[in-house]
Amino acid sequence: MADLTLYHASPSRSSVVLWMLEEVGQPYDLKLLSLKQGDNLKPDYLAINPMGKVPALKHGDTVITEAAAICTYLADEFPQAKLNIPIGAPGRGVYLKWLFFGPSCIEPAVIDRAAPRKEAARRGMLGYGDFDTVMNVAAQAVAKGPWLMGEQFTAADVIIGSNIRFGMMFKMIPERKEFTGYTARIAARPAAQRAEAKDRELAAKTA
Ligand SMILES: N[C@@H](CCC(=O)N[C@@H](CS)C(=O)NCC(=O)O)C(=O)O
Repeated sequence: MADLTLYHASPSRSSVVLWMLEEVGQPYDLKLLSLKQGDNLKPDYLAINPMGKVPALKHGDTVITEAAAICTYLADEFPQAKLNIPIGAPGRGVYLKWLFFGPSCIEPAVIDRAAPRKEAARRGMLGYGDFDTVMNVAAQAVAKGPWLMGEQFTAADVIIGSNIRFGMMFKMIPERKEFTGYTARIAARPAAQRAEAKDRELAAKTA
């Protein structure tokens, strides 16, 4: 039994952590859940994540939820994988900014556009401001490349890269050249390829 266990539904937001685990390169176990069958709302899983959501990651006796928190944790916990910018390094602040920008700006901007509110909220009330600004900021950040932090691929690319990849796949994020270039670089990563192949196999099992 590995020290790390991912509670995973295939494919879903836990696919982000599946990719991260492949990047980290440590052994891990998978506990597969079917969202269709409501496994995530059964008492034994609610004891792991009372939100009834995947992903959840167990590391020893610690349970971590929220995809971006899990990726931040894994990057710091296994620094030999060089997926973090450590505390004290000059880029740490910007690195953390991107880790938070995914769940607090890109995701809600995309979801609000796909399922608009009955009454539009004022820009000032929305943490992400507006969809176009979020897209412009993200596009500018990935334009130069190869990665958000320059030459070093980090956990922030797993988060923002997943947002952009899934967003484009579901036609919720525009196919701008900055994004297609970035996602092509991601698609060439062996860890991303391994995670995708695993997910395809798992999705067929749990369908
Ligand atoms: N804020 C959470 C969101 C997780 C989330 O919404 N997961 C979805 C799968 S994509 C889920 O578990 N849905 C099942 C449900 O809500 O019933 C994160 O970023 O990890």
